Amino acid sequence: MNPSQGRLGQTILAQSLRHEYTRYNAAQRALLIAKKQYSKKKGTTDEADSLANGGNAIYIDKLYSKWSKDPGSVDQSWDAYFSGKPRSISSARQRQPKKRKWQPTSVAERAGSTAPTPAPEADWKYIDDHLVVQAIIRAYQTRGHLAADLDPLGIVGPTGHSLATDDKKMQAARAVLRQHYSYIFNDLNALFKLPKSTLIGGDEQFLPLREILDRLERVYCGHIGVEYMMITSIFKSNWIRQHFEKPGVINFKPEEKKLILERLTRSTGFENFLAKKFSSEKRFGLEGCDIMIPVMKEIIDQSNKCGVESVLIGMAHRGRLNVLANVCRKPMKEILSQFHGLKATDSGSGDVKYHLGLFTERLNRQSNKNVRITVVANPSHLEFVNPVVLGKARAEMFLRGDYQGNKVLPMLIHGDASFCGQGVVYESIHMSDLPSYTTHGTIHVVSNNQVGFTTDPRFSRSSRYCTDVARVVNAPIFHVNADDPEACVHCARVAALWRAKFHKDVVIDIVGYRRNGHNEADEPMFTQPLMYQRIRKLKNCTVQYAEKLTRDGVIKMDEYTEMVKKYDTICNEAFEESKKIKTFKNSHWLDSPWPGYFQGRDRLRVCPTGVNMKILQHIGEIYSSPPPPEHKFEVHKGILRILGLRKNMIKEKVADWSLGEAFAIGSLVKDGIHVRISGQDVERGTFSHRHHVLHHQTKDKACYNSLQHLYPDQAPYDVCNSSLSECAILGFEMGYSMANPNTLVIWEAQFGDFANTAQPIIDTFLASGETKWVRQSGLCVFLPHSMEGMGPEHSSGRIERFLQLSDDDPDCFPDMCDSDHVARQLMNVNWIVTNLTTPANLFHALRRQVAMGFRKPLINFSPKSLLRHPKARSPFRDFNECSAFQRVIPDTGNASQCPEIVKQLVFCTGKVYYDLLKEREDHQQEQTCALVRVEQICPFPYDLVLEQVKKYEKAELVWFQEEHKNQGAWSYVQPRFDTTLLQMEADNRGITYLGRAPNSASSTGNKAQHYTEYNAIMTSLFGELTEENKKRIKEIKEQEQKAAIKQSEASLVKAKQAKMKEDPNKKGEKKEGDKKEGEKKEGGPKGDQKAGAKGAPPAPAGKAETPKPSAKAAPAAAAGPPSKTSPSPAHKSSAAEARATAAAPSPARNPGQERDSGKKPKLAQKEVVPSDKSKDDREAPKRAADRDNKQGKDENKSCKRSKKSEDEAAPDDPTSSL
Ligand SMILES: Cc1ncc(C[n+]2csc(CCOP(=O)(O)OP(=O)(O)O)c2C)c(N)n1
Repeated sequence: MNPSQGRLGQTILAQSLRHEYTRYNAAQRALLIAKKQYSKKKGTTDEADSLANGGNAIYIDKLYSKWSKDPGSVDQSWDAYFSGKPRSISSARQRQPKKRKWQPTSVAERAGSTAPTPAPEADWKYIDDHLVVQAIIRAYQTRGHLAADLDPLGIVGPTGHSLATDDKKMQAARAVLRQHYSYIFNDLNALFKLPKSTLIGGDEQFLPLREILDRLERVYCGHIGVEYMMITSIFKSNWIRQHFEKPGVINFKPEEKKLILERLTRSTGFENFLAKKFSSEKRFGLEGCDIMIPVMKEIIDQSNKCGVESVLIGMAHRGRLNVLANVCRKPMKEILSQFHGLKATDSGSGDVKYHLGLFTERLNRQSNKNVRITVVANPSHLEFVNPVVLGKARAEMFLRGDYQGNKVLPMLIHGDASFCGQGVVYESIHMSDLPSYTTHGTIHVVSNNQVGFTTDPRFSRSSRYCTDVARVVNAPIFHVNADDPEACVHCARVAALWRAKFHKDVVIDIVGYRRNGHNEADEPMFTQPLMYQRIRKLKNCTVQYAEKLTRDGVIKMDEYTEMVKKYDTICNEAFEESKKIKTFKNSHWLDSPWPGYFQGRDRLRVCPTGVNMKILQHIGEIYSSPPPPEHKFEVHKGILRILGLRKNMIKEKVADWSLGEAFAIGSLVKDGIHVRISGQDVERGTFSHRHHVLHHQTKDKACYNSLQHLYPDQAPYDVCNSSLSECAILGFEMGYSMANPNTLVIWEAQFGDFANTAQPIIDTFLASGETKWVRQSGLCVFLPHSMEGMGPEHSSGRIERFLQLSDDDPDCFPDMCDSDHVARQLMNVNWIVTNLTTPANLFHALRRQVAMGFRKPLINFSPKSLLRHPKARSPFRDFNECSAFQRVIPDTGNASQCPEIVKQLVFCTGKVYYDLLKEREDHQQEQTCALVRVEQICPFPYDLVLEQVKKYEKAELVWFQEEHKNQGAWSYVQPRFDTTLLQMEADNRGITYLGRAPNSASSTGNKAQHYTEYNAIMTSLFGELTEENKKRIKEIKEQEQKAAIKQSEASLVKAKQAKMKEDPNKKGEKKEGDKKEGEKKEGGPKGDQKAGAKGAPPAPAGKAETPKPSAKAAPAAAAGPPSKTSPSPAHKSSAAEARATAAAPSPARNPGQERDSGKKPKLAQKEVVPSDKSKDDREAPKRAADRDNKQGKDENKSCKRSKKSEDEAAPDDPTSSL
């Protein structure tokens, strides 16, 4: 230990001693004051009189009168006291411990003049006794729940049943609770002053020890186990004590008891009725946890009384039908009709009855106020509905302007096994206090039947309670025995009040059992024989409670029998009514109706997405400006540079990715559309391109978002940096998007692959939500995707998975006679999948989300290097009123001028287009190779692809992708190309795949390998570079480098001059750091160049000129097995070999062979147009295409587009809009 550590140790010791001493003094003083007060009152000076003040005076008076009649009838200590014998209250004091005089400790002595004043003479034992009582009280408060009687089956609990797995633990818990008890006390009648940290005394300040222990036992070890001592706020802890410790706090009035019984009767009666009528049907009954219905109703009643107008419920299968019937009051005949096997008359595949959603608004009789109840439809995946409910609740709060959560309440019902087993629970609970995600408190109710399917808790969790996950947010947790209805309803009441008061999460863990198997057809004795022997002997909770109330004289047994009968009649009548229901609509079970949205709307009409130039200028101006001077906002220098670059773009009327996105957001909020973007680091953007939220450089929490200050009456724009969760956050945004159709919600993944961890939300809500529950959502998902050598997980958004989940038919060519076929395609598909290449297309895609007459999720594979790619820019005219979304962007360069000499028509999607563009230029094949971008992959733009195929009638058709063959869009587009080609009867062409060979990883993690693969696939398309081309490229590069150096020198000089102008005193001073910083700046001219160069790998050097591989070369080499790694050109004798390896065909569909055979797929296998179509009909697509072409030309004319450069040019065919 070094000397400084020693000194530190001494200081800490001195401090802690001082602390102890102060506490000791405080205790002494408190006792002294009490003593004086009582002495004054009684006119005596007996020190023990201090006990008899306040409420205890009555108690002592009673004792005194008892003693005066018979001195032996009171405890020895009181006898001694009343007879005036010298005896203290504690029996320990009888032994007359030596009274010690206060001696300052040596530390205090050393402290010299700062030594504390010695305390008055005191009885140490007396103080110790009090401190120990205080410790016992605290032990009950902290650990009492461990010994609580929670289990109706007595398996786990203080009774220590033989089935107990941890009864030893329980005994240990009890010993821990009273660890000080046997050590000190042998007089249970000794009076103690209660500390402020407990309210068990009510109005009494003093209680005999026996009473203290009894009350603690009743409060903490009865049928309720309260876990709350982890809460750090004393105020909140005291609030909990007020609601559990205070004597009489759980007393219910007779009419309240009757109401509980009535509700219980309904709960049990409903399950009994279903069991009788549909004995073989799965219904996931609630039996064993019947009290859940009264609990939920109490929460709603109380919350409604506190001002809640809308309750959103998320729950899984167990008891769901009961909740619909008895909590939401969905007409029972409709619920029962679900058992009759009706077919839905509207669209959608539907879902099982215990997953369906519901929305209802009704009068709450307890509060006499209206309340809306929503049960959100949920998938089988347990607990994944949680974040969806939270997101929907948050959106409702936003829409109501309820920023404290006073009017909207989310309530989540969990199963015990899933609550502790599913990670999404943790992720969701962790959002509870995040500013952009909080729901201002969620009430969680666990229907804890102590088994998950067939698994005991001892095998399904390591934590003591299934609710331990909620401790991370310090939520109070009320464990309660399900067979004590009053205890359960009390917990519900307190939970509702807690949420209303503190707006924090709270958990009720109803410990019950499951009377049947997992479902009604399951045999539980296979796996839980002893448990079920017990269950079978156990009387139903409702009956038990009815008997109790009868015993207590609250009701008569006849009344209860009448109650049961009455409900049975209701069920029977509903059953008869249900038989009359012959039709059923999925839409009757909609959890998120959008009243008014669909009425009078032409769903197939897509409003224009382009906007007026003035709007763009206005948004651009503000977006590129720092906060106004009045904000006195210190902006980072790098940001100022970025703003400067944005300004330049506005001047030049050109937009990069960030600006395109800002135009979309800005113009939407202008139109009153609330926009919310959420995800990890979205404020800045993972790739530092967005910077929507600027941070004051010297002031904490001072931020500025220019897009929130565009128009005085604009809609709010929220940018929400999220927790590091994908699943819960995506689920949350899914829920948010469900609340209102006029909101644009975007979730951005950090990198596309990370959507993997949100897969259940993608599968069960995004991809199939509309089909199952006829519920729409316009949620946009941004998945950064593209191969830039950044490693497997950072390269791919797994396009293939999303496309595989798309439900458009690959064999169905759209009916081109239908003028709405484009909108219809969008309406009929489950989601839209895009891989965009221009900021303008991003702008239109986002705006189209709101312009459509329906809502559809948009999965957009967003770029990384393109964010700063100098060519990935759009001129302002591509955003104006005449512009629209382009599903396909055709080639507009040299190849398009003379299509008949084009040899290769290359279809691609996403960023690889810019790689191809560069390589085509390097290889000087602009005349012979046409590049067509498929921007909207799903629904597949058949019509536009067909147009291109027709246009380049002699060209070989190639699908080129940078992704591996088993990934990317290939397996999705291949059959759709086949279907398209079947439209051209005389055309025998097939489509060839060019790209990387199949692989299990989405990319290599090795940069060198990445470029090798890159070169190989590019060579497979363009052939090797000629010597002449190499020379030319080298020269161009040198020129570019020179120009870049010149430019950076010029800008340095300019900066220096500007600085000198700013501060002439510093003339000649040169800051080295400034220079370096300037060079490093993101997004600067150099940054741009660098970013551009990043996407463009080095040209392969030193290769012999090789003729472009012949079409026949590929299949020959492809005959070998597909290579797992892409070929290294060093090992390849020719480009053809490289191409063949990279393009190794899959055995199922061999594109090489298809092309080699020169045959297109057999028409007979394909469903092209309905077979009864006449020749006229078959020609219709051509007519439609001609018409569209003409219309496009007209539009072109009317817009008077100026001539564009090749890369920036809009397509010559605006029929590609939409
Ligand atoms: C994510 C997920 N995993 C597994 C299942 C299969 N499964 C359905 S119910 C169930 C048991 C759930 O137990 P618990 O949460 O205690 O609810 P209980 O059925 O007992 O009410 C299981 C494992 C599922 N539906 N979802």
